[in-house]
Amino acid sequence: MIRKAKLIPNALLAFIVIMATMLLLPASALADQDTFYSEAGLDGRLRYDGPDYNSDTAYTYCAAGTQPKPYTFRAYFSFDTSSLPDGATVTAAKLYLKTHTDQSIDYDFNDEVYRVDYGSSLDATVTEWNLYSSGTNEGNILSTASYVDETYFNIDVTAAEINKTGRTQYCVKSSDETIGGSNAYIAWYSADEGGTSSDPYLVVTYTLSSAPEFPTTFAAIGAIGLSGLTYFIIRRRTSQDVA
Ligand SMILES: [Ca+2]
Ligand SMILES: [Ca+2]
Repeated sequence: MIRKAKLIPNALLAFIVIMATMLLLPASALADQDTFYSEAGLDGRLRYDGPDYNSDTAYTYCAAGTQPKPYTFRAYFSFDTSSLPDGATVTAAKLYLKTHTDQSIDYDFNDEVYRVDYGSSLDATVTEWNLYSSGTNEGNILSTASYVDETYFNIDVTAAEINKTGRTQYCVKSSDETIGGSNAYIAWYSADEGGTSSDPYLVVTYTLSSAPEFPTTFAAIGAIGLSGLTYFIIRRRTSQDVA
């Protein structure tokens, strides 16, 4: 009878100890990684025709570089990254673009990547043509001297620039748009090429805190009463828990 009288206080004590332990546990991070393919309806190219601009988002290729003057191409890519958890901390991101053809035989230049925002349409305006100038320069994804056909090139892009609530977009342009004597551009695949074997894509690595978050973590705790004893089932949060 004495032993039975102790059961409930012991169970309560266990509960208190477990709760206190969870509160004292240091926050740890769960790593996760998502891949986003470029949006076919939004990726494409702008072409400067001097003095006009035109937009093509249905073409299979996104060109960056120059043709005989005044024609110049800039390529645009769009990734809907809004499904990333709002609470995620993006730790790394890498942009992958696949080459199609090299139209730079007589010239060498770099194709530069800029983080830009052109919204829900790629518009043939001087504003969207020049977005790169106020965007984040992510560096060179390709030097034409080391060009290879039908090959994915990649570049580390700024993790803090990944948009967790909307689109993450990029502009690719030639480092030398003054050439213009003959063709001097790279044709990159767009998402309009069938399937995903050549599509542009963005790989985002992020962490989610697994620290106990009361009261939400409390909701994940189930209690089962059994013969006067109480067992607590406790699990850590996983990456699947956070919407
Ligand atoms: Ca497209
Ligand atoms: Ca736009």
